[in-house]
Amino acid sequence: MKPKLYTEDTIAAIATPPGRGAIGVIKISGDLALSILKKIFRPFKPRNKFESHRLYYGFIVDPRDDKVIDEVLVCYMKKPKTYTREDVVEIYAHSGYYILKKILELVLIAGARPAEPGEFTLRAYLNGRIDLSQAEAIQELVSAKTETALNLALNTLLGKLSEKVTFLKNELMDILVLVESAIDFPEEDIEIMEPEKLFQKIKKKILPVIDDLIKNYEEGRIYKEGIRLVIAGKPNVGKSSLMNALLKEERAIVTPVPGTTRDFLEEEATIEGLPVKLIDTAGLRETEDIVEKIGVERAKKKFKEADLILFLVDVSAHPSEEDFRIYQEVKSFPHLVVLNKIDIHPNYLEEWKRELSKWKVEEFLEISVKENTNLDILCKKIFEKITSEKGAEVPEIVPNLRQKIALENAREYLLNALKELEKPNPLPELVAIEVRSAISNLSEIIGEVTTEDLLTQIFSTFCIGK
Ligand SMILES: Nc1nc2c(ncn2[C@@H]2O[C@H](COP(=O)(O)OP(=O)(O)OP(=O)(O)O)[C@@H](O)[C@H]2O)c(=O)[nH]1
Ligand SMILES: [Mg+2]
Repeated sequence: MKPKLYTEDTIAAIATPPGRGAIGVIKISGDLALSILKKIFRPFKPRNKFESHRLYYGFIVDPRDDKVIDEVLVCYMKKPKTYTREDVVEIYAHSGYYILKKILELVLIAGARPAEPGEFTLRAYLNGRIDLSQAEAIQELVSAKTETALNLALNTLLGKLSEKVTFLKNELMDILVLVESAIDFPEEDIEIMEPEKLFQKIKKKILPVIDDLIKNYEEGRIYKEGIRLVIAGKPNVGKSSLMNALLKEERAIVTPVPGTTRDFLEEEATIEGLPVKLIDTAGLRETEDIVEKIGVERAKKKFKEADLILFLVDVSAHPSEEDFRIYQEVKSFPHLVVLNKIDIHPNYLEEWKRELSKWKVEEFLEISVKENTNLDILCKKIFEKITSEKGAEVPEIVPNLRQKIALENAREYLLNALKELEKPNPLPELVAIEVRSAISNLSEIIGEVTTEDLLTQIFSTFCIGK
């Protein structure tokens, strides 16, 4: 039974990003794909038959006035060996906003309707070519910003998460069969269920796999979603300079005037293979300037959302009350103390070290953004700090948040089942309810059990044409 989201009509979309490019691709999927192609494509060598999975050279022609629109290659792919498992046609045109729009218009007039975001992938899922976790992996693959994120997405796309989940589900199905036979034949000895055996199987064989996957989420999340790194400190210590250095571009305005950055700035970067959202903040100080004041408040808010705060001080100046006050704001969050401007002479490095020991700061790093001193060590330290809390090994299979929640739910139900099985006379009915609920949560991960809302939520994050 296909859900309501599945319709039999033929869909079409521009599959390449907007703007000018070498080629632009239009995708059509559904029963009408080939007949639409025949209406608007004039092959270079006249023909009426198109073989599957072959490229043909020719022209897109407006059937209303026979006017040639573009010179193209087209490919007809007969189901089921296609992305959607439906008949698919792809048109490789010259890429320009107007050309592609025009061709799509002809395709729509010829009988297709515009695809919704993610609808091609939705069909691949509804037609059973991929499961839901694999569909989500396609989105993760497209948005991967680092090699690790890419590999993680590929592992899921290739079915490694699905394999684990299917294993768990099958094991639980076996258990359910036993438990249900105990319900169906109550006159037989309760031993038919062998509670002790089931208890051990859930505890030793099933729960550890679930626990591992949940742990992998915690450890691997940073490689997929990235971390938030906030640069904090009083005005003029070099926060924006450091931001630019880590970004390797002149993004933030840098001047010798304290109070240059008046609001926070966010940019994406990669540090030691980790996707990082870098956040440069307004230097914290008491100020009467209303714009800067709001900036300072916003900076403080950013501290709470940070995975790590770089607390920056300027060693070309004496430690000040202001530095100390900001440190008080920062110290309850994960942070790293960074001493900047060690290139300036004379500097107050020794005085700073004494001061920091008074603040009970044990770990700090001396850098010069200007001379690029120790910035490589800083990057390594950032990586270590983040991964020491989450584990440095990249797990092979990292579920996403939705999948992790389903795993946690499954685990809850199995713990309930264990509690029942431990009793002197466990009730098979109760064990069955818990095991069934666990199975249903696992099925949600691969999308055997879903709701329309969930599917809409997942696929609406895809782009049109995917
Ligand atoms: N000598 C030296 N100067 C630096 C270094 N880092 C930054 N500066 C200079 O310090 C001044 C302030 O730098 P910014 O990056 O604007 O400092 P900020 O912390 O962003 O300042 P606000 O935005 O005002 O809070 C600029 O003139 C930078 O060129 C460094 O390592 N050595
Ligand atoms: Mg600044």
